[in-house]
Amino acid sequence: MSPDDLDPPGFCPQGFWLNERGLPDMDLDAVTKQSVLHAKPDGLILQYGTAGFRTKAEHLDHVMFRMGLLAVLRSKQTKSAIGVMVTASHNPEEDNGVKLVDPLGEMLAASWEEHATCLANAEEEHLPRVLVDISEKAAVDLHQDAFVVIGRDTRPSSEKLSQSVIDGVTVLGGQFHDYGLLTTPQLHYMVFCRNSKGQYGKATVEGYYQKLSSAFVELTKQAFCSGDDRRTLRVDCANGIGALKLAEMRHYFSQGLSVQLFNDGTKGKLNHLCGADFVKSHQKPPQGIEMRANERCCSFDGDADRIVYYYHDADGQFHLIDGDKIATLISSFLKELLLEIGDGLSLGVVQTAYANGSSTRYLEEVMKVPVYCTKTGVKHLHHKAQEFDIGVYFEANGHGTVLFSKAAETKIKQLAKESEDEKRKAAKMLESIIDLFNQTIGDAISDMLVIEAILALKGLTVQQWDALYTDLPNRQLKVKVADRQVISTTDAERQVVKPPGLQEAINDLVKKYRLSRAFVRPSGTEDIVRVYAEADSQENTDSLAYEVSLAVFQLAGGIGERPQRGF
Ligand code: 16G
Ligand code: MG
Repeated sequence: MSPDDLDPPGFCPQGFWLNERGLPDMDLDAVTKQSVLHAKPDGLILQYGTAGFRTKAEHLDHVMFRMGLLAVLRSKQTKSAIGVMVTASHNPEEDNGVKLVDPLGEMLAASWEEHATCLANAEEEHLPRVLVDISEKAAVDLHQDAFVVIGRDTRPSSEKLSQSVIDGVTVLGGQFHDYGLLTTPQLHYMVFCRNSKGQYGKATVEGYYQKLSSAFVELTKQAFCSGDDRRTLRVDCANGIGALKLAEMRHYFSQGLSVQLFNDGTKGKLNHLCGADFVKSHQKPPQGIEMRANERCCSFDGDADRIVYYYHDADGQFHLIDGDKIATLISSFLKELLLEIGDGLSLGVVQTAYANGSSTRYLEEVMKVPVYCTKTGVKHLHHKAQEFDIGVYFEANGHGTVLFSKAAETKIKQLAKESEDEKRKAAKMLESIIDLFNQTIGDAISDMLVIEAILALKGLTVQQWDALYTDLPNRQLKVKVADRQVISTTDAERQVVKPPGLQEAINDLVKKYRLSRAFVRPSGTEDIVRVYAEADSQENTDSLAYEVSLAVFQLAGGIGERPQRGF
C-alpha cells in the first residue's frame, strides 16, 4: 500500500477519524504522540511469521505497541475479546515475540497477519493512515468497544514489552485485562472462556487449574482405585513459565499424579540445553534432570505449548517419544472408546511432513485411522482437524491437541447420561477427555495429564508405549542460503517447485536408500532452509541428509560454509 494514496473522507486535520455522527473514533494524534515513545528503529522490517513476530527483544518495543493497536481493531471487528501473548517460545532468552489470539482461542486469521506485518513496518509518519486503511479494508466498526487480554512468559524483557502492548491498547480506547505470567495455552484458554461467556470455563488461572484437574481426577478414578501406586513423572520445565504454573497446579491433581519439577528457573537459563525443542532436535536428555532407568520423563518448551516424553533403558540408552507417538497413543485410546459407544463418530489424525514414516504407516495400516498431512505450523493442523468429529493433531516436535466438534460433544454428553453400562462408561470417559484437552491450542500441561491418564488406565509402561512402533532413523539439518524464498514447495511442503532441478535431485538421492524420504522447506521462523531425511539406518539417513543439504546449497544459492559430511 502506498500511504500517500490515501486521504480518507473523514480524516480531519486534528488527526481524528470521524464517524458518521461526526465524533472521533480513533484519536490519531494521541497515537502519533504515544508512538514516538515506542519508535520503530530505522530500516527494520519484520514479518508476522508462523507464530507471530519473533526476534531479539531489543527490536520489539514498537511492534508490541502496534500489536496493542491492532488487537483493539480486531476486537472491534469481531466484537470479541482478543488475546496478545508476549513470548518467543523455545527461542533463546534474549529473544522475544508476540502473537495475537482470535476469538475462539485460535491463532490470528491469515488476512490479519498481513495487517499485522503492514502495521509493524509502517514508518512513524504513516502510522495513522495505516490504521485507517486497515479499519476500512477490514470493515471495522469503530463504535464498538474493544477488549484485549494479555499474557507473558518469564523472559526478563517480557514485562516491559507487555506494558508497551497495554500502551497501544489504551491509546485507542480499548479495555484490557493483564493476566501477567501465563503459559501460551492458558492465554488461549482465557480468550475462549471470555468469548464463550464462561461456557468453556472460568477465565481465571484458578478456573483453568480446576477444569483440567477435575477432568483428570474423574477420568483416572477407575485406574487409581484399583490400588495402583501414586504415579510419578519427572518434568523438565525448560526454566520457563511451565514451572511456575505446574508448581501452582500440582496440588489440584496430586491424588493421581506426583510431578517432580526440574529446570524450574531457579538456576538455569530459559531453554538453554533443556526443554522440548532441545530434547527433540538433539535427541538427547536435557541437562539438569535426574533420570532413572525406565522411568518416564517429559520436557515442556519455554512457553509450555509443546511436550515430548523420553526415558533411559536399563542399558542407559536414550529413547525419545515425540509428538507422533503421543498422537498414536491418544488416537488408539480414542478409537477404542469410539468403538465402545459405536456411534459412527469420525476420527482423523493430522500430521506434517516431519511425522516419522513409521508413525504414519502404523496409524494407517495397523490402526486403520485416516491420516492427513498439512503444512508446518499449528494453524494449518488445527484447521484440518476441525473437519472431523474428533480431530487429533500433532507435530513431531510435540505441538498438538485433540478437537471435538460441537456435534460430537453433544452426542457424547447425551450418551453419558442415557446409555447403559459399558457404553455409558466409555461416553463418560470421552466427556472427561473433552474437558481435559485444551480445545484452543496444543498445551503441554493438558497433554501431559491426558497421556498420564491413558497410561494409567491402560496399565501401560513407558516402554510398552514406546514399543508401539519403531521410529525410522531421521535427521534434520539447516542450510544457509542468500534468500530462502527462492525455494517454494507444494503438497504440504513435501515437494519443491522452485528452484528448477532441486526436486529431481532430491528424488535421485532418495532412490539410493531403503525406506527413505527427504524434503526441504524454507523455515518460517529462522533465516535458513530446513532439510529432513529418514532411511533404514542412521548412517544412511545421515548420508542422505548431507547429500540433500549439498543439493540445496548448490541449487538454491547457498552462502557461507558448504555442508559437511558427519555432524
Ligand atoms: C512455530 C510453530 C510450530 C512450527 C514451527 C516451525 C505455532 C504456534 N508454532 O514454532 O508449529 O513447528 O514454527 O518452525 O504455530 P520452522 O518454520 O522454523 O521450521
Ligand atoms: Mg512454544
